[in-house]
Amino acid sequence: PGMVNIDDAAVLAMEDLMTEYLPMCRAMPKLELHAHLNGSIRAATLLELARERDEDCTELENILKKDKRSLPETFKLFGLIRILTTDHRVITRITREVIEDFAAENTIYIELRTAPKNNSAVGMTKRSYMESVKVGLDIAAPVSPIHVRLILSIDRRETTEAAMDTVRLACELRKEGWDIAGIDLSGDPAIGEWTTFAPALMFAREQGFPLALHCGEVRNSEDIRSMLAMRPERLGHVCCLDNYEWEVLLASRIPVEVCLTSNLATQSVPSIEEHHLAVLLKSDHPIAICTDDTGIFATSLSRELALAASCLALKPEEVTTLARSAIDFAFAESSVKRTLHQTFDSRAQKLL
Ligand code: 6MZ
Repeated sequence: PGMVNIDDAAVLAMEDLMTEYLPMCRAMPKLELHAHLNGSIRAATLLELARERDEDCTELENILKKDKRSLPETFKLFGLIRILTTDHRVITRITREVIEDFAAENTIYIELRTAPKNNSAVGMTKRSYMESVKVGLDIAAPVSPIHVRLILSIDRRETTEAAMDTVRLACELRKEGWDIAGIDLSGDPAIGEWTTFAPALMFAREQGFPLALHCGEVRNSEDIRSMLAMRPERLGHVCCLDNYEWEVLLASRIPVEVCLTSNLATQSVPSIEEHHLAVLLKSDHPIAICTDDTGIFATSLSRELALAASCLALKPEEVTTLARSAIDFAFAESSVKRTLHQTFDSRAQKLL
């Protein structure tokens, strides 16, 4: 009794180290390049919505309590969230809360991604879904000092035509003056064929949208190799690449969005010590530390940065460099990046 095994001891030591980095990482100006709107919903809001619907929340509470959840469990949770967040008012609310939460932890820039959804039962179209997101952004804006841009996601469950609709919507919204940063491909990696999404992704590229693709959350060589061949502007996760694919990735210099807690929770990577973050950094590969789903994985951008810092035993200046480097990989014009560098430097300066 009272004994901890080696694994637990290693985890506890990492937790201690992480806690030491946390205050600095909270105060650090940060950029979020990979966050899903519905995955970033506050756990409290999710439970409140479930109770409002008179749902039996035990299953939801149990899943939320677990610190590890497999990819299938995670996507089960996304299914539940989808049921609870189908009305426009709720989408507006969660958007406002997500922006407030990121701004409150000194995030200065976010490319928030979400998949526009049709739901005729509640009179929702992909456009009206996005409009309810926009209302949430507009409510949050005056009280949240953060530059917010949107990435529209194609869900792997969608048909080619539905995926094309999302890209067409992105074109329309951009024409109307919305700040659309790019297009993402996400969703359950066990579902969907590359050939279904490729035409919509090519179309998005023709329309001048940068692409961020979820790549290699599970082993699927056809997907992974097709994605690498397409040379998207950024890749997310890249957990399950074979040696050849690693070589191609490293040679490509495509920036990688690293989501540590998500990868560990979903067991896409066996342990933090074995996470490919260290390899990427050693190869001087471009990376950005991101959250993925703060609500689902009970994390925050500060925590992810602290976790990366403790994992790599970074010095304070190196933590600053790591946080700052995300500016280079943002889907933003050089004038925006210049402003971000200025904001970052003036705020990081105060930390010294
Ligand atoms: C793949 C993910 C994801 O779009 O409804 N999503 N897709 N891998 C992940 N890693 C765990 N985390 C989130 O946000 C929720 C949706 O984002 C995708 C899933 O399709 C999820 O349903 P939106 O706002």
